[in-house]
Amino acid sequence: MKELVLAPSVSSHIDFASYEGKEIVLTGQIQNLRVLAWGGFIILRLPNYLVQCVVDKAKVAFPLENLAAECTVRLTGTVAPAQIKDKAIWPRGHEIQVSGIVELSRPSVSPLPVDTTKKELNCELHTKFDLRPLTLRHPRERAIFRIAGTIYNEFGESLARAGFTRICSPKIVFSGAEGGANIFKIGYFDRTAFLAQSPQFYKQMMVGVFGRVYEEAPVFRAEEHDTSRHLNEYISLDLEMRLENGFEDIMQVETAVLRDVFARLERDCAPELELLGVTVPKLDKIVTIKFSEAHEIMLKETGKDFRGEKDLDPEEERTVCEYARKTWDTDFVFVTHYPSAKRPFYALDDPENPGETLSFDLLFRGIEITTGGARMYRYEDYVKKMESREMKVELFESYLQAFKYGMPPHGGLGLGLERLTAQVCGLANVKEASLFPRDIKRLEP
Ligand code: AMO
Repeated sequence: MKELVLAPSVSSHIDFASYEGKEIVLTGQIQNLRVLAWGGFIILRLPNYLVQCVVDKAKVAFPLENLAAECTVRLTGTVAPAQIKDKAIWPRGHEIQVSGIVELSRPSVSPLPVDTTKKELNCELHTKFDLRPLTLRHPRERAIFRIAGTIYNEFGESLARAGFTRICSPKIVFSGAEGGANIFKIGYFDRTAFLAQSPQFYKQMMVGVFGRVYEEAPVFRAEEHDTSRHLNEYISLDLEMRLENGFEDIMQVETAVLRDVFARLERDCAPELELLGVTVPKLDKIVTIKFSEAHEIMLKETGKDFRGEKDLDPEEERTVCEYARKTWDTDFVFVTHYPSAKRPFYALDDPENPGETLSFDLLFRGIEITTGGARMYRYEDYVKKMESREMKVELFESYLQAFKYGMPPHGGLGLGLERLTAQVCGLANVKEASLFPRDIKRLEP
C-alpha cells in the first residue's frame, strides 16, 4: 500500500497580481514561439490561460530555437507587470520573465499540419474537424468551448438553485420519443434498441418523483441532411417541471436561467468573448407571438405566404427574428401554439383550440434553440391521442405507468447546447460548436 500526500490545493487558478516580483514555476504547452536576436517570447498554454513569457538570451542558456509550438516545457520565472495588446493572451496585465526552461516533451511531426500559431486557423471546416486534437488548441477554438462549458455549468447550477434535481436517464432506449424517422437503431443482444432522441419519457416520469428535474446529456438524431443547423449527436439541456399556472411557467424559468447563463458568461468568460469579438445578448423582456402570427410577419415582411404550413421554415425563423429585433429590440422571441399535427404525441392540446398545442419554440438570432411546452398528464388522454395516431399503446406501457399512477400537470423544454453556443459566439455552422461533430459523413475523430 502506498498512501499519497494530500495536496493542499488542486486548483489551477493563478492570481498573477499576488505573484508580482516573485518566482513561479509553470508547466504547459507552447502555443507560439517567437525567436528574436535578443531572446524571444514563449506563449505558454495553461488550463485557463495563455501566458506571455519573455526569454532574455543573456540570462537563460537554453537554445530557444530548439523549441517549437506544442512542445511541453516547464518554465521558471518572475511575474512582472505588462501591458499586452494581443487579445488571445490572458492575463494581459502580467508576463513571466523566464530564468529557466526544461523541455518535457515535443511533437513527433514537424511542421504541424495546421499552423495554430496564427490569429485565425486558415483551413477548411473539414480539415478543422479532421485534425480536431490539434485545431481545438487554437485560442479561438478554446474560447468557443470555454463558453460552451460555462453555459452547460450555469444551466445546471441555476436550475439546481431553483430546486431542480439533476437526473441521468438511459441513452439506450426501447422507443423513440420524438416521432419521425431520425432515430438510430442498435443491436441489443437478441433485440433492437434505439439511441435516445431526447430524455423526454424519463424526465416526465421523474416529475412524478421530484416535481422539478433537469438533465444535460448527449442525444442522438439520425439526420440524413448535412446542414449548418443539424448534428447527429448533440448536447440537450433539458428541464421538466410541475406547472403552477400554465405553460407560461416554462418560459419564465427558461428566461431566468438564460439570464443567469449570460450573467455568468459576462463574469467568467470576458477574455473569450472579447477574443471572439462578441457580446452576450440582453434578455430583459419576454416577447411571445403565436405561431400563426409568425406566418403573418413572414407574409408582411417578404410577401411569402407560408400560412398553410404546419411548421416554421428556417427562412421564417430568420425573418421573425429580424422583425423582433427592429420592432421590439430583442434577440429572443417565443413562438407559441404550434399546430398539434407537427408536435409529438405527448404535447398538450389547447383545450380552447384543439388543433393547437400549449407549446413553444424559442428563436434566438434567427434560429430555433429550444422546443418546450405542456404535456398531457392523464393516462386516458395518452391512449386516445396515441390511438388517433395509430401508435401501438402496448409498446409504451412502461412509460405510461407514470400517468396511470397519477401525474401532475407538467411541462418542460429541450435546449440545444451547440445551437445556443453557436449563436452566442456568432458561428455560421452549429458543428463548430461541437467538440467532435457527428454528421452523416463524419464519425471520426
Ligand atoms: P426538439 O426535437 O425540438 O425537442 O429538440 C430541442 C432542441 O434541440 C436542438 N436540436 C438540435 N441541435 C443540433 N442538431 C440537431 N439535429 C438538433 N435537433 C434538435 C434544438 C431544438 O430546439 N423533447 C423535446 C423538447 C421538450 O419539449 O422538452 C425535443 O427534443 O435547439
